Amino acid sequence: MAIMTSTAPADRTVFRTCPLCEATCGLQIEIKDGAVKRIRGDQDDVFSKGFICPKGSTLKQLYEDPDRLRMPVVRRGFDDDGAPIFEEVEWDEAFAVVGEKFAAVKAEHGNEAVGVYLGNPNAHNLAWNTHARAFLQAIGSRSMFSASTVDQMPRHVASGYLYGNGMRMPVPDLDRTDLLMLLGTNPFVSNGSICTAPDYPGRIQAVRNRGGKVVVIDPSRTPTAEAADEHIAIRPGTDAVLLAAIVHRLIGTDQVSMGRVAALVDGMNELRDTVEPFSPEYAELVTGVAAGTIERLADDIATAPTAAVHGRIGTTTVEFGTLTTWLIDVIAILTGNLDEPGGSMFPRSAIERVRPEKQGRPYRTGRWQSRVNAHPEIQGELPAADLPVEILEPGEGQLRMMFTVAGNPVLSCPDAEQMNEAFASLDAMVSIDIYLNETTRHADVVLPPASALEKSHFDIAFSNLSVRNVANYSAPVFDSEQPAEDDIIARLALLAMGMEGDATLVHDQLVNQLLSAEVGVPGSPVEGRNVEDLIAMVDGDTGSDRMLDAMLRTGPHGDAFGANPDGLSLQKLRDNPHGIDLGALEPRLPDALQTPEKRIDLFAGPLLEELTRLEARVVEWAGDGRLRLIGRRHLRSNNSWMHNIEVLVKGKARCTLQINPDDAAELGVVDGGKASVRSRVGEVTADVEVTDIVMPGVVSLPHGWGHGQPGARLDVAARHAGVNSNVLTDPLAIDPVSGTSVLNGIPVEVAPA
Ligand SMILES: Nc1nc2c(c(=O)[nH]1)N[C@H]1C(S)=C(S)[C@@H](COP(=O)(O)OP(=O)(O)OC[C@H]3O[C@@H](n4cnc5c(=O)[nH]c(N)nc54)[C@H](O)[C@@H]3O)O[C@H]1N2
Ligand SMILES: Nc1nc2c(c(=O)[nH]1)N[C@H]1C(S)=C(S)[C@@H](COP(=O)(O)OP(=O)(O)OC[C@H]3O[C@@H](n4cnc5c(=O)[nH]c(N)nc54)[C@H](O)[C@@H]3O)O[C@H]1N2
Ligand code: SF4
Ligand SMILES: [Mo]
Repeated sequence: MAIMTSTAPADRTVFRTCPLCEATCGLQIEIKDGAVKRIRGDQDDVFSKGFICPKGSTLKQLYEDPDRLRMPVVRRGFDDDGAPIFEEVEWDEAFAVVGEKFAAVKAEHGNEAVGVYLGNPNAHNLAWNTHARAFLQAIGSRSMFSASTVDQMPRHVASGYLYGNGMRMPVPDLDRTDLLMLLGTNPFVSNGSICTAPDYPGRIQAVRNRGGKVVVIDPSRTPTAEAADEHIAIRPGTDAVLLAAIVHRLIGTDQVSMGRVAALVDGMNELRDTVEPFSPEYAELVTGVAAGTIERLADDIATAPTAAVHGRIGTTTVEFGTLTTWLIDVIAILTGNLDEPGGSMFPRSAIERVRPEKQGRPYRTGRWQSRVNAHPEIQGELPAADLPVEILEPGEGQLRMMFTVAGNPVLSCPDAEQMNEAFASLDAMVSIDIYLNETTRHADVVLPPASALEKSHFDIAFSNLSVRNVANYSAPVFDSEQPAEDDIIARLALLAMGMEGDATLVHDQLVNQLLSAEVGVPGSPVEGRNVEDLIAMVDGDTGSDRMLDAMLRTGPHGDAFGANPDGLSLQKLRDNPHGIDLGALEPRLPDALQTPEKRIDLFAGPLLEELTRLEARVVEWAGDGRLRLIGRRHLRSNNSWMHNIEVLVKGKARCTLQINPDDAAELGVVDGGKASVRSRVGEVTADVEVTDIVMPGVVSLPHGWGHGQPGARLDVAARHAGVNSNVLTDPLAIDPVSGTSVLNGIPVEVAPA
């Protein structure tokens, strides 16, 4: 296994990209006597220009955290209280135990008894992005689950139907738009999502400074809403109705002006007919937003020189998440804002494959189904909400072994209590994680990769979602005794295939596969070249670095292995530690379309039926008088996992139930007191914060808390435990089109406790 040796001086300054969230800020790291002295924003970073948030500087604390695992651990039984007892072992021994467990489960129950859950940090991890395929193919399971189905899957599905590629996602052109309309996203806290934009707050301020307008639609008056020109409070879960009414208004007042994309779009007549019932007056009854306001929003979007509408968690983790996402794009299309500067545009990553004449195929989901709930496969995955029953429900195909990678579903996914029970019941479990958390404490073996400062970095995923095209590589800051994920994944892949050999076998094979494909593709920058020659030129010390080099050099800006000498390569990025700016986003249609005829069918897939289903559901929701639970994030937190860093969790407790003063008075709950919150599936007792930040009828509780469970090794987090909001979320409540959980707008009862 490759352990890097370097002769780096004990005192130095290095630059790297923060891997913690989607903003990809540049960090300037001062090393003194071989330790991190200080982390600041890199003023010279081509994209972030010095901006960081309070989490960025805590890569030091993360690296130094005594609770972070330095060696693999294997479970050796349970203590008298039922808490697991873990023993540190050498890497070879840990892999041997994994091999035994895996072989035993496969022999007894077959491949389909093995499942995988992938957590959010994988998206921020170079090694996972380059090597996931090797691992997943070797495991060969259809039981793939990930945080995508508690997050952004509706965005993939809407893109799949509209553009023929689930990974082709438009982002708001923040830096050039005249009107920015944000729904269900709070970038002043989250720093943005499906919109990679370091210093999002500054970019929002810049929209206003240049005379543009910012509108925030959110049941909560968030810091982003406070900083906007206008905040519109909306009833949770109803954005699809609001957006349909905007479309209704645009069509009804002849304000449709599609511009360049008009020639590509089918389905306008059906659209006109299906939005007919969604008048602004009707939408007012459902959403709580005045009809006049909805009409004005539509008129503003239509008349602004450019407009960008963007929705995130509050629009995707709802029952009509895919429909909502699709309507956002429909509005961009109708107003001539799709694929135009200042509107919603398609980034072009430096590692995108160059495929000029790509033939499209109809987008498909449901190639297989979840066993118990019969939910369709989406993008190769099953809903995370189905995981507990897939493990607990006996029968043919029952999951008996799980791999979890950089995830914490026991805190992050619906029906947390059942999730916890499910993981505890497995025959075998292997986790790749830097901590023993609420989930990995159930594992037989935990394999801890090197920490963020000990591995190289390039944001493969987020360069596809970025408001500017940028390329930035970070070398490891420190050597590590621990392998990075690429080596761990490669070892696991070999184990799963029952093969001998070391990790380089897998690394080499991946590079070989990539380049062999490239030389055979018409229009590729290396079309027709000799593969062996190219492989001999590939640069990089690690498996994932070598993959990155091969991808960069065959990408749209690549050096094509010498054919384009000024182009990108790993070495070129090493030489530019503050990143390389590849410019503002450029129009990409119709080339970027991968639909069969390179057209945009407004009604591909089940979207028409969804609009009809929405009408029926709205009647059921109306007037049930129940409170609706929504979530929220905090700047000093990151889902469930930065809570072991003292500087981030100290101070006022963050895990409070926010409730509007009117509701609090009616229910008799008081600020600083405790309330019980009950849903169909569970109950928690939370600290109450009475505040008019949340609109009447809505309560808010952050996710990712509920620490202090036996066997977890998170000392600091245990002292700031909080309660787990996902005890309340319902595994049966999903957006049926994308399999994504409803995490916002959950009907609950609140009472003094
Ligand atoms: N109610 C409610 N629930 C939600 C949400 C919500 O808004 N409301 N949001 C959802 C969203 S958007 C998401 S993305 C999910 C997140 O859900 P998950 O991805 O399941 O959970 P995380 O909290 O991100 O846990 C990440 C784990 O990765 C580990 N880790 C960190 N860095 C590394 C690394 O470099 N390598 C490895 N191998 N492990 C690492 C951490 O120790 C941690 O245990 O939660 C979802 N859950
Ligand atoms: N500090 C911090 N940053 C993070 C994370 C974190 O945990 N902490 N997590 C990261 C991850 S994995 C992700 S996916 C992103 C998410 O990034 P964002 O989507 O910006 O995340 P949130 O802050 O949860 O914002 C969701 C907003 O939706 C609102 N909302 C709830 N229900 C509805 C609704 O029905 N309609 C509308 N219009 N609004 C609604 C909520 O009040 C909330 O303000 O953040 C990333 N960045
Ligand atoms: S905003 Fe995100 S990328 Fe930037 S420093 Fe904070 S956590 Fe890191
Ligand atoms: Mo997420």
